[in-house]
Amino acid sequence: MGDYKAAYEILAADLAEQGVDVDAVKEALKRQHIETPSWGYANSGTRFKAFAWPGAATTTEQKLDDAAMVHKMTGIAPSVAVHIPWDRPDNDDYDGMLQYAEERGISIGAVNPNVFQDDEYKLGSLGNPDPAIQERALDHILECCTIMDKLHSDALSLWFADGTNYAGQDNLRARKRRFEGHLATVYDHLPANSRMLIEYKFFEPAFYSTDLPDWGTAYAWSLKLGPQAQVLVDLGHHAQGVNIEQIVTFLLDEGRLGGFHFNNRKYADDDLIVGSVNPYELFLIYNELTGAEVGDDEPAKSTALNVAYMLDQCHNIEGKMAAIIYSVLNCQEAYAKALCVPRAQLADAQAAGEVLDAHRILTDAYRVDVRPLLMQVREEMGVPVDPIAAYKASGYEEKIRKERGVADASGGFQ
Ligand code: PSV
Ligand code: MN
Repeated sequence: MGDYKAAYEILAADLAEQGVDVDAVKEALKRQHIETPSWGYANSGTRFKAFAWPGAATTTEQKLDDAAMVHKMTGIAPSVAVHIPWDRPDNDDYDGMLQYAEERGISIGAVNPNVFQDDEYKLGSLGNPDPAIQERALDHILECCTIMDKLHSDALSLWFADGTNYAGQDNLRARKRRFEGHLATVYDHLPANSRMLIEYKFFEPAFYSTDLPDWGTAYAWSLKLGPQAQVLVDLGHHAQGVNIEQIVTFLLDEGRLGGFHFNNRKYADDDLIVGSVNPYELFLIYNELTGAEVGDDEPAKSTALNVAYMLDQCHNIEGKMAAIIYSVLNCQEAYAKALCVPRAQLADAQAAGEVLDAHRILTDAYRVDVRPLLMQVREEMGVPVDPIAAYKASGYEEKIRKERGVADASGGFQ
């Protein structure tokens, strides 16, 4: 890592000269919050094979231990999203689960119901043609609303595998109405001061139609439901070439951007490490968020300040812990670059119609090597300046390998 202090001083002076408030940048970076997913700590795989990773978590306690370690290394990952029933505690002891997390300095974030894994859901959950199965899915989601209360969670994160594989298989309009009716019931059961995050995905596991395929559907439903319903953007859930940052900025401006599932993909919903394939796209997304955050436009500003940033990734061939730490750091780096955009200069170039000047101002910020700044921020936060190296030196990995051994990977995320 070398001596980052000298590099930091040069960078800070350079940024200040461009009108960037370096103290404000550092404060924003210290407030950053990336939620990690409990399922990211467990073994996972593709439809072809799940390779077991020695030390991978199998119990919720182990996942919470791992999440706490990621937070200890980074300082910006203080919450963990849970998936029910994967994380259902023995005897439904949610108080014990909450206490376990709190003792380790982390909190429980979004609660994710699972209405896609049981045999009954072959033809869907809330969209299933059988009313009894719709009811079963609804009951589970309503139970998750009560679990949110117990875990002090303020977000119900909804993703549905519902859809059809063949034209004519089901009545698409009827499926839409089933969803709308049931989501309204869920909305009525949301705990006070919480929100429902509606995640869309254009295909998979259904290959002909998906009941909640795009942000337009999620947005339309959030409007019908009410202000506690917002859209969740998973970076892997769009067709190739879609301009995600434009979706982000539209939803921000309408006050309906609720959260992210960060990951990266090359082809479909690959769930690779965020920023590993296209860090520029990640920067452009953060640029829209940061622009709203530091600006004065409402509701974009308060919406941006309330976005739930979550990872949703699968580490199939690499160790999980260092990969999750690296993912958090990639989000930190993208945010730092976005905070370095000289917004007044950019606005002037845009207003003057100076196409290339505006583009260069933005891309110059992307090219800033913010690593010395991040090291300085980490030092000020009292976390390791190089979190990956610190993790490797910590002995944590050897410890979990020894204690946990090699878990059966055949159970997928569980
Ligand atoms: C499946 O595509 C998925 O990755 C969705 O993105 C959900 O958010 C996640 O699983 C957890 O249910
Ligand atoms: Mn997701």
